[in-house]
Amino acid sequence: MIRHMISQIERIPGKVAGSGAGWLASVLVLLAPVALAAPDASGLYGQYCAACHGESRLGGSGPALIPQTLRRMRGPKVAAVIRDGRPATQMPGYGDVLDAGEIAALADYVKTPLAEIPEWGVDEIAATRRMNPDYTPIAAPGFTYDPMNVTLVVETGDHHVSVLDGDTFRVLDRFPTPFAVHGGPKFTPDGRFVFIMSRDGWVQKYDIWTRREVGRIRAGLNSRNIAISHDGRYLAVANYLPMTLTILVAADLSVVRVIPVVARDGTESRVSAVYQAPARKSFILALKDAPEIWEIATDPGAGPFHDGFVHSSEKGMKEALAAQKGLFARRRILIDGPLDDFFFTPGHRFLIGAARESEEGVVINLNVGREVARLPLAGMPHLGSGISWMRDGRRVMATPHLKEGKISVIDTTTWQVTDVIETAGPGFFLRSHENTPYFWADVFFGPNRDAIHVIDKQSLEIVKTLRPVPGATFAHVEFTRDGRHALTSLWEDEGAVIVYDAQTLEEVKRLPMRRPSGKYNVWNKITFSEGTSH
Ligand code: DHE
Repeated sequence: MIRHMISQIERIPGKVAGSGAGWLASVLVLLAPVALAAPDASGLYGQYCAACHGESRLGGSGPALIPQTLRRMRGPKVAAVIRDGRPATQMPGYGDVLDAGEIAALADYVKTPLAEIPEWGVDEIAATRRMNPDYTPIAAPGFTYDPMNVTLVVETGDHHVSVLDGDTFRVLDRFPTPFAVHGGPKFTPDGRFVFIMSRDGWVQKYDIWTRREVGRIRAGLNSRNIAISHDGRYLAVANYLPMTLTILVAADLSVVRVIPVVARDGTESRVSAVYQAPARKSFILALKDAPEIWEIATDPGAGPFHDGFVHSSEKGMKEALAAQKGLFARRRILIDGPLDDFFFTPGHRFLIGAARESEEGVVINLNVGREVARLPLAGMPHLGSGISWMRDGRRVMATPHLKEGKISVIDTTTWQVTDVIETAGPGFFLRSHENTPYFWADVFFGPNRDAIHVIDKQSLEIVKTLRPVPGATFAHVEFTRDGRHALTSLWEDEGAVIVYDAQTLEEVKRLPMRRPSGKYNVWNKITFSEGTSH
């Protein structure tokens, strides 16, 4: 800013630098109060940050900007992110707009504790619960479409979800969602109800059969994702703020309990993500600020401690047996470092995880509760988008990378990275289906973000690169129930869902949508189709 003022003064006619002591003195007088005045950090925050991170700094489409959520960004890292942006997120860099002093002031400002963080326990959450008075849980109407082939499209452009008939691609309904939906909606095992979560912690329940909202509740102030239990009875909401896991009853969205996320050494932690492990009858979550994985039983007689699980040592076994059995009983698995992103093999025996900044992935055997392998996975693997399939009689998994144009293919028997597929740029999402020989991989970042590669699951060759609208972001794929069609997102404000024939790879339909992001087919999700991530 001072640099800018000097250049303005230099342009004043008749004023030439070095034209005398009087001139210099008057410049110093002019500059002195400005140089001493600290930048107005709160004003800058309101101007540049509040739209995404919330006026109160408690998060919106972006995360909460308070010391609790910035804990792992020590030293000058926060200032660097404000200046350069954050790769693989929606955070742009402000280095061209703000000077170093302003950036430093903003960094200090967001690291300052809020005067008050609202209490967000059972009572506060329960008070936000709003059930739709117009909703009546009538029996299934006579369908004119296959309710198992319905696909939901999240339209982040105007915060809606479109409900598509997967056979005709007719829009059956379009309903408003809470602001900034993130992550995959979760379906009840019968495919009738779906739960949708927004970054600011709202969980919305929608009845797909009657096409009505059932209700909503704010389960967290800043949340990561949700998981539904194997029997469809409970929802787990992973929160950044407060540092808790909220458990809701899926039927009526009432709060069962709020579990504080505190590591064994007393460190409070955010939750990186939570997923259901149906074969284990449990939820599995990773702590973002502490080296622990938690497994939480979703069935009183099962979960971490039922007979099928073997512990690596007698001590481990005794500890497990001594732990309280029952619904929501918790097991801690201690690991070497916190995980940001993770994926499972089918059956949830192995967890493959990585930290954002790490060069390595780790493989944890969840049965024995310890690390069994390390994988070279530099370039920020996006394991949450991993998929797995059978290749040459062995199960492999693949993960895109958020910082490098490559996809790593891992043999899940030997735990070796067997192949690295070079792509046109870093990608976000992978998707396939058991009835197709291909998997589809987007290029989300860089000059080729308008491309999706179609890759042969056996040869690992790119068979075609689709680029329907040059320059427009093109990403995320979902299949119809039978795998015959692939739905892709033209991820723009005035975008579209483009439907391809999954065999000929020809476009068959284009449906206008407002910035469509993820798409979710009921059948593929409730059957854990081989080509989906979670
Ligand atoms: Fe996501 C899923 C984390 C940024 C769109 N993203 C997920 C999941 C996690 C995650 C843990 C799995 C949740 C689930 O389905 O239950 N996402 C993160 C991040 O840590 C990251 C990199 C930084 C952040 O801002 O949180 C991030 N994600 C983004 C985006 O910038 C995207 C592209 C746009 C947006 O809407 O925010 C984005 N994420 C998505 C989508 C899914 C998702 C569409 C669901 C994919 C699916 O097919 O299941």
